[in-house]
Amino acid sequence: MAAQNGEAKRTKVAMRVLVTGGTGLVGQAIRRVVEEQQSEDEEWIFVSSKDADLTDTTATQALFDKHQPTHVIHLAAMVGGLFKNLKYNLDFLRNNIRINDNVLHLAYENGVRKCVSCLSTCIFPDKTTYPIDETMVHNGPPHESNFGYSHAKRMIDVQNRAYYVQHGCTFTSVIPTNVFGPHDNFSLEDGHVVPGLMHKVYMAKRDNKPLTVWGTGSPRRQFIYSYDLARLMVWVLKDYQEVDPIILSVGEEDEISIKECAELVVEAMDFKGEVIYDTTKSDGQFKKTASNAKLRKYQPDFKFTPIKQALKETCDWFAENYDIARK
Ligand code: NAP
Ligand code: GFB
Repeated sequence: MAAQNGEAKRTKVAMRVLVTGGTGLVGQAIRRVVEEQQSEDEEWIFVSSKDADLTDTTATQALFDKHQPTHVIHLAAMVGGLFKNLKYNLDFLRNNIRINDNVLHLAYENGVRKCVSCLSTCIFPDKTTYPIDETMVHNGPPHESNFGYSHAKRMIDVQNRAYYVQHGCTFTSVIPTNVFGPHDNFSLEDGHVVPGLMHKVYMAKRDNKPLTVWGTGSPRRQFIYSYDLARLMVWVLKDYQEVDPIILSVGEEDEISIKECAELVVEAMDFKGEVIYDTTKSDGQFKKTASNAKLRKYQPDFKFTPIKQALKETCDWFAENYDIARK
């Protein structure tokens, strides 16, 4: 069961899971899955930077001392969409390298039995063949828009292999594609495209203004609902035994253009106004089409939430929680 606000009761359990970055988009979805599954003999602790600034080694050690986790799902990171990455590549690089080194090394020093970290499909080589798969992470430079974040994330895979060969640690990683869902960051400048469009449609309806989509709308993306990613990450924690990463994404056939994504958000929010495209804004990476064949080998029957239902649930959450949503 989930412990409240990160306060762990030191009860004897088979698995005490520390979820770093536990208050964000993915962390909140994992909390929902854990509460639905009601698994006995498990304790889940969801923490944020208020519990410990993970760029600080001493604070990170104190967090591990306090909770003594047996397992870690490591989500904490400096995260953002294309436009935040374009502005802060150095900060993304430094902050995430520091967070990742602290969490992984203290997980090792505190005897954590398994640690699952997060990469991203945006870290793959920009010049590549398609579909991209897990073997291609280090095959060339990433897209220049987010090279800082990408290199920090790629190092997690290198760190995981180093902890395995030197210490036999089962530290692994997942590679999610673009995620969206409740509790996302709806900031227009710093967030990702789906929450950004939802926020813009909300304001366009309120102010009777057109919706402005940034870029040409032609880049292509695969989107995974945070609830689906969370269900898969709990499975990875419990049953996936490889150190090598695994892509967690909808199939190549579910890839859509940004224009189609905007049209789906317009439909989900019943927006009737004008839609315009501001082509002075960057398109970023044209595509990063990833294969989920490895996932399908393990989980042939996994059912993703249909995107229209996932978008509707997210839009409804945003409208109901507008005052408290990150924006
Ligand atoms: P998010 O909503 O921005 O949440 C980030 C979490 O990390 C928050 O709980 C935040 O806590 C915590 N955090 C940030 N800096 C921290 C620090 N210095 N010390 C301690 N905690 C810190 O991010 P998300 O979308 O859930 O992403 C979760 C993971 O998935 C990340 O590793 C990200 O790289 C990966 N991922 C995300 C996407 C996507 O589309 N969203 C795609 C692929 C991979 P505070 O709120 O207190 O700062
Ligand atoms: O989700 P996003 O910001 O990041 O999507 P990426 C950017 C694409 O959506 C570009 C278009 O083609 C934008 O021109 N777009 C249209 C918008 N309207 C908007 C809007 O209102 N907001 C935003 N943000 N974009 C990120 C990486 O790449 O993918 C991160 O930079 C991260 O590191 C994330 O890994 C998953 O998908 O381009």
